[in-house]
Amino acid sequence: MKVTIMAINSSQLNNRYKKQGYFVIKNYFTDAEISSLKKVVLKFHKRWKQDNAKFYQEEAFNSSLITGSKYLESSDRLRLFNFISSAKMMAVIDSVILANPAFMNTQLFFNPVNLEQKDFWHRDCQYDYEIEAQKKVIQEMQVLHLRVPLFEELGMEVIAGTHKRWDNQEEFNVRQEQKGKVSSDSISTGKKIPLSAGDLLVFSADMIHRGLYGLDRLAFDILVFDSAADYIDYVDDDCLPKSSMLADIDDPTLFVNTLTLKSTS
Ligand SMILES: O=C(O)CCC(=O)C(=O)O
Repeated sequence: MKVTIMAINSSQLNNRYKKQGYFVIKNYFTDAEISSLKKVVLKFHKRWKQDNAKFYQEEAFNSSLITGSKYLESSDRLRLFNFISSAKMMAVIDSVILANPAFMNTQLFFNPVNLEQKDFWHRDCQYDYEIEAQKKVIQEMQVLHLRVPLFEELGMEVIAGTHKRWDNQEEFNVRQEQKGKVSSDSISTGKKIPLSAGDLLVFSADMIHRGLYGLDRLAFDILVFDSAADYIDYVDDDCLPKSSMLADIDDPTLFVNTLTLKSTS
């Protein structure tokens, strides 16, 4: 069945992503969609916090593998899989990754309990690569974050265009904590993107960005990648649907693409 998606213009989104490394679609999800997602995510979050009490109290600001089998039953996992690969979500994913997008993981971002922790600028690739390699990585295919805020939040701060360009001196000193700077310092090129429940923010994991702590933030992030890029080793088997679940996912292509890469890697 072909589903018509409200007023999104794929080529415009593609252009915005290519140029800036991010875009926002305000009020993309209905209250019913968010409230159904919230029920499942809050169940995960409660169980995760109980199980990770010390980590949560001392340093955590996110969890991952929300679709995994550790904290949620199959029926709830299926609701998440169907949300992630819904026609609405796929229309956006397909507008940025034109061929064979693949599911990587999910993350849940919340406020750290430890008030000493400050929101910090980074590129995701800096945790895996040295400086010279980061310069190359940002010219290649990048992981896409699709952020679905469940409550009103201060949102994200991003530096437009840095998914493709290297840091200027100010950005570099802050992100890498050089010349007396720390990664929570402000950067003059930063653009703050406040978000409300129902909005969708899409951004490149490798652009310079930071989550802004505050309000009651709880953001469900979906990570996807281009099948042509070399990211399959980052995928944990347990966050994927079992083959017996695929028939209950309306459009399982996003997961099938990952499972296919897994089976051939
Ligand atoms: O929201 C946050 O705390 C950070 C988000 C982030 O860095 C990311 O999604 O890669």
